[in-house]
Amino acid sequence: MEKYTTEELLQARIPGEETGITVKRTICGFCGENCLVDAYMKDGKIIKVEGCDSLPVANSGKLCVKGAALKQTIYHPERLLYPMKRVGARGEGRFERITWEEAMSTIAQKMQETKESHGAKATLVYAGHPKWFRHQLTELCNAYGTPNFGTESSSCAYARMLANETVFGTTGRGAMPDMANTNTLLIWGVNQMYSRSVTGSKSHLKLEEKGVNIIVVDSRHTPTTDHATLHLQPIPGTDGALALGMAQVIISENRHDMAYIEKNCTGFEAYKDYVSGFTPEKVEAITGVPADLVIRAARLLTENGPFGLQMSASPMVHHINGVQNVRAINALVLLTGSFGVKGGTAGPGPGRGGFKNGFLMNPLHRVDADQDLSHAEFPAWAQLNFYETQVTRIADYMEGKGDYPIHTLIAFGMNHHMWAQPEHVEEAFKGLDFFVNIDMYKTDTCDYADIILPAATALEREQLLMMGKGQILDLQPIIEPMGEVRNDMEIILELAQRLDLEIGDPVLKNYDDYLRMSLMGTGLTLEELRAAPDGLPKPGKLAMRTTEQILSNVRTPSGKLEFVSSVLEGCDMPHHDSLPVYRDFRETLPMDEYPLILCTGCRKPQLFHKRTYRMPWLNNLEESPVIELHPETAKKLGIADGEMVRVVTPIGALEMRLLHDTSGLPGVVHVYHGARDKDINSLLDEKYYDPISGFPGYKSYCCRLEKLEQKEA
Ligand SMILES: Nc1nc2c(c(=O)[nH]1)N[C@H]1C(S)=C(S)[C@@H](COP(=O)(O)OP(=O)(O)OC[C@H]3O[C@@H](n4cnc5c(=O)[nH]c(N)nc54)[C@H](O)[C@@H]3O)O[C@H]1N2
Ligand SMILES: Nc1nc2c(c(=O)[nH]1)N[C@H]1C(S)=C(S)[C@@H](COP(=O)(O)OP(=O)(O)OC[C@H]3O[C@@H](n4cnc5c(=O)[nH]c(N)nc54)[C@H](O)[C@@H]3O)O[C@H]1N2
Ligand code: SF4
Ligand SMILES: [Mo]
Repeated sequence: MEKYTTEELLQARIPGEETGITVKRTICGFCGENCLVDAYMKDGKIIKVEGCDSLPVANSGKLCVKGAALKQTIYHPERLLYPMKRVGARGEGRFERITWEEAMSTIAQKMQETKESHGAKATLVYAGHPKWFRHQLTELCNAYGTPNFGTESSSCAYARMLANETVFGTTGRGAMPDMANTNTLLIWGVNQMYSRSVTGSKSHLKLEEKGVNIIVVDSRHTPTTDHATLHLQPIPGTDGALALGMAQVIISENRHDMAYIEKNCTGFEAYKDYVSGFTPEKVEAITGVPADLVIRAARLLTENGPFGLQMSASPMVHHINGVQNVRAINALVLLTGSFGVKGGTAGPGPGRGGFKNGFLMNPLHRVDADQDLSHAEFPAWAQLNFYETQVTRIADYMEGKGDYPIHTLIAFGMNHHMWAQPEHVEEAFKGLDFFVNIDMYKTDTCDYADIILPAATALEREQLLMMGKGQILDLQPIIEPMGEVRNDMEIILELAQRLDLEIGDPVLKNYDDYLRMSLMGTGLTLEELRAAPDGLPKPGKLAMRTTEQILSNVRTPSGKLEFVSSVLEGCDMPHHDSLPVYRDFRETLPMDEYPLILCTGCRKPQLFHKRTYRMPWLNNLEESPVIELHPETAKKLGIADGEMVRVVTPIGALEMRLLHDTSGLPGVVHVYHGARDKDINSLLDEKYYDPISGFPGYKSYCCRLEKLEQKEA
């Protein structure tokens, strides 16, 4: 056999004694998918990564493009490596290094002072993207005494969960499609090919191969719609009308499951009366979906039912009528007898495994929750998403425009560009008494903080992973923590100690205590797992749930699946209709002056909110942000492919390149969010949000396009 030189082996990154290259297992912590990674290491540094295929994990040997860029993510020059304190003005970004001792004693002292001068609720605690420590952060808030704990979920997932609770009496996680058994899958506003490109696309293609009927309702053409039996393409934000129209067809063709409805549901007669007005022709006029396709979808949905509903965490609720739209879609599940049954939605089978006090495993009630800043404005949220405050109005709260002002902000991974009108948040930061932000990078949110703390990445801390097939894996850090980074949990635990507070049950003193607590109930110990590099099977089986158990334990106030929501009926607030009433967002907007619909932030495989703009390997793959517009509309406006134009909304204007793109419908402008210097959220109205959930209308606002004078070539 041909012998390779060491240099060649090194170049090809071949592990072995000769090259000194080893392979270590870790998690790509970039998004929530927790893909398992084989990291090729030399001299303590990562030299390349691959998806791990030696263990039964969902990513089975694959990584998405962001995971493939992990090396650049970890060794990025903007990594925050030391605690720092601000020495310039807020927003200027001038900081100097301090010790952890100085940082933590100052933070504890400021939190104590705030509590003494203004009461604990004048401190707002916030978590951005990271989720794994949210339970313990809530415990810290409870021990300290503030109900004002909010997260990025004020714009993601929780509005859908709220909608699910009102209809199914269960959370979003409890209403997943029964993928293994379904014959008909209704995918509404999800594009896993981009948003969960490693795991989601694989499971989708498997279903297609099995011959499952896949109906995709998506305002755009995507790889998911390419692999669908039927694609419906409504105008963004009109989905409620489409769902009501499908219901109208199902009922008028007697395709509904009356026996199931009578046994398990309430409010059917009122719902039936309401949907009767949504004829396919009317629905076509509202949504743009041809009447015959509305009928075809209703038939396909009921021909080989029950159906599994796959519903997105965010785009369906990124509208000012989002909760009611999702409720209208959920009602189809009831109508067809698809909830809690095999092959349907939330089908029978084993419960969900997880670690003790992990994210949303057993959501905590907050102390004095009825005194948090959002409960009066969002009563349904207060009742159903009791574990968090809705912080869509964070800027107002910091400026004292809520019931009382926020003086101190303690944030774990805050990205204020996620909200509409981030400039208002920046102004509000300036009035705070004290602000801490904890992040892996020195972000421009950090620039407004008084103290910034460096967070460890997933590769720099020990962690536990629940693999498929009930195996648990303990992963050790694969690199020495860079600089002086610490993991978020260590920071929470130290804060608790410095404030003389106890958190956890049993009380947690250090990170090992946290890991041990997480394993309680799994039948495994940390020592056993540390000694088993390939993980160990979790002893025992998960409890099985039958259809009867599911349907006799519905947690709505009536104990039944509700077409008419008793929770919303009890909320004395505008638009909190107990029926899934369709209201057209266009009626609230100045469409005469801004005739195009502005839809922002539909996912791209290589981009992730604001974070990826700093990674050249990802950001340089294609120009972003750009205005994507259907050529039909572009031609009407006289705008050529690649021309620079001004996008104008009632809030402001930005100049960007326009690309002709047939993904979306004519009349709809799409722009990706989070760009460093052209943030589309600056053009969205912070007061334009769903009155039930507080979720911003990111995906159905209005704009116009103005041609710019083109420079001579
Ligand atoms: N226009 C528009 N706006 C949107 C959306 C849209 O579609 N369109 N989508 C909305 C949705 S669905 C969401 S979820 C939000 C996302 O908004 P965010 O969750 O705020 O966004 P990210 O950039 O993912 O993460 C925020 C910060 O957390 C840091 N971080 C990541 N991991 C950790 C960690 O383990 N510890 C600590 N301390 N910090 C960490 C990151 O470096 C980053 O700076 O944006 C919302 N905003
Ligand atoms: N690469 C990448 N992956 C991500 C993220 C990321 O930023 N980048 N973010 C993560 C987060 S925070 C989230 S919440 C998830 C979101 O994951 P997905 O729910 O898959 O997110 P989107 O791509 O925003 O939207 C899915 C589809 O909904 C369609 N859509 C938009 N508005 C409407 C509408 O009004 N009606 C209908 N019927 N369809 C509509 C879009 O065209 C899009 O194809 O992705 C997660 N995964
Ligand atoms: S999907 Fe991509 S970004 Fe998310 S964990 Fe997997 S490799 Fe990382
Ligand atoms: Mo999200």
